[in-house]
Amino acid sequence: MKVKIVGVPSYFGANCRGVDMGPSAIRYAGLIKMIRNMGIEVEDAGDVNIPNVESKGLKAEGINYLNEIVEICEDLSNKVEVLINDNILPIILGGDHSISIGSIGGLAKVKKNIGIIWIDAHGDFNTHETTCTGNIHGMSLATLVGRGLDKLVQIGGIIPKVKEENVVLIGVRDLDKNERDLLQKSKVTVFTMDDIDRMGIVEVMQKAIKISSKDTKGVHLSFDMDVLDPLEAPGVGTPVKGGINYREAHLALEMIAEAKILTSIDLVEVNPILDQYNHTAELAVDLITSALGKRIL
Ligand code: DIR
Ligand code: MN
Ligand code: MN
Ligand code: MN
Repeated sequence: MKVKIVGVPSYFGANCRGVDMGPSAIRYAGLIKMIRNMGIEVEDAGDVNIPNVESKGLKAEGINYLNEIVEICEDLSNKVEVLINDNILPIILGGDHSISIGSIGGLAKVKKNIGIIWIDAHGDFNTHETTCTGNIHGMSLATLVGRGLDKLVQIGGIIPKVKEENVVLIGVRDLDKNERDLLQKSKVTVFTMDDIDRMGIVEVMQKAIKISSKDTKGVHLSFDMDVLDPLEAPGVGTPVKGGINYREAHLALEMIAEAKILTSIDLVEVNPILDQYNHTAELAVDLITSALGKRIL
């Protein structure tokens, strides 16, 4: 296995500063060294270029920073396409969750038939018609299954990037009303916090791995750090109480590593401004190593 790190220091999809410092914080927490210590070949491919439009508060078609995000995600999808073609496992560091449209866009160009495990406190299943905020990080999963604005859905050229039957959402506890209706009518499999409490994380992950990898050529892990309980991971863009704990998160990612289905990973929404001593970024590094197969013995 060969790994490359790509940073995407964008806050446009959250329309709020802070998560743009995520890649820097995660690198500072020692990501490269920790992966190298596992005996895995790893290289830092640097950051995707982010347009500097800070003071303009740009909107297009009622959506915050639509054109900027399209530009960033097209660029990212081209970079990820090259890495996947070279048999490299990309780890994309956000940034807000809109960047997954680009990373999975790149993956879909090469693999055609993929699955997604989306671990998040939120559904990210809004469209331009259901959104209350106009923020694209709340629309990224809907976009990937082909729902919403043409301009977003068309990124990377493959529409949809993934079949809903192969998408699993885990850890959800905060949905907007119309987003919830849309999600319930879709074929996406949702394991809420309630499901995790009742079934346990092991059974949830066994099912998630099965569903996401069924008849696919690989699975993308999209990990939003806000899935963790804010008591353990305070440094995230939009904290929601009642999340999974450190051990559940580790176990979930260890099970994904064991299943040997991963083609690519993104880890998003780390906000160092709200963090305590870079603790959340350090947690992110830990969790990435678990997803890459780190074990105690
Ligand atoms: C809210 C918040 N549902 C929205 N979403 C996210 O803006 O659509 N926060 N993803 O992290
Ligand atoms: Mn998210
Ligand atoms: Mn979230
Ligand atoms: Mn562990």
